[in-house]
Amino acid sequence: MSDYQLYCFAQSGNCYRAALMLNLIGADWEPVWIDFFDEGVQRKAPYRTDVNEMGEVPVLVHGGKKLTQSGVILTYLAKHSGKFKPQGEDEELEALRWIIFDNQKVNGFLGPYRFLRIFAKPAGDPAVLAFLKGRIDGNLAIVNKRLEKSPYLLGERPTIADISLAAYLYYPAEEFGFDIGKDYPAIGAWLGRMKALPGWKHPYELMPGYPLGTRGFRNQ
Ligand SMILES: N[C@@H](CCC(=O)N[C@@H](CS)C(=O)NCC(=O)O)C(=O)O
Repeated sequence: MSDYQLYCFAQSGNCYRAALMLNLIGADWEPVWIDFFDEGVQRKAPYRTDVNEMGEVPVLVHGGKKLTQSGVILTYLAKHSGKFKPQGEDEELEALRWIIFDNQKVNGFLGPYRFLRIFAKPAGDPAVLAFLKGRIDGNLAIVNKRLEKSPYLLGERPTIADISLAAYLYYPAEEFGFDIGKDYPAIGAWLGRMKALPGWKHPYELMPGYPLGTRGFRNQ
């Protein structure tokens, strides 16, 4: 058995943060596929009792430890590997600040927006989508401005804050209905830098469940 098991599915940007980190640090890990769309395993009682009371993925298992919330998982993996680790209290707090901003304001809006556009049946109400898109644009502009000042969120080197915030943005532009890298050039350049890191892989190549309804992976 691998050192780490990650409960995940290909379409989840929250899971991809953890999967990408595991790959970037060269961890020995394996995915445990969650049939999120068809069965909604995560909403059922056994999952909530045995895996995660919050009814969410990602869940990282490491020996006797079970961790949830991608920000917690990233923090744990950085601490244990020494990689992408914020250095000192100021950087730790700064990384946490961006991780929370991402969870609430970037991925927090982009996730439901993408879900309502391409997965929900029926698709989301246009007024709701328009509201979400307005918030997304405002928040991506904040990230773009930050990245005009330095190559990575905390400065000259990538940390878990970058992995958290970048992950969701690698899903295909057609799933969002707009091209984030083109609309926000400093974000586009940063996504290119992150993508060049050894171990980077696209979410559909790294986690099972692609195409939808299968437990497959996209071929590289
Ligand atoms: N803040 C959490 C969010 C996790 C989350 O919302 N995961 C989604 C999948 S992308 C989920 O499991 N949702 C449960 C549901 O909709 O039933 C994190 O960063 O891990």
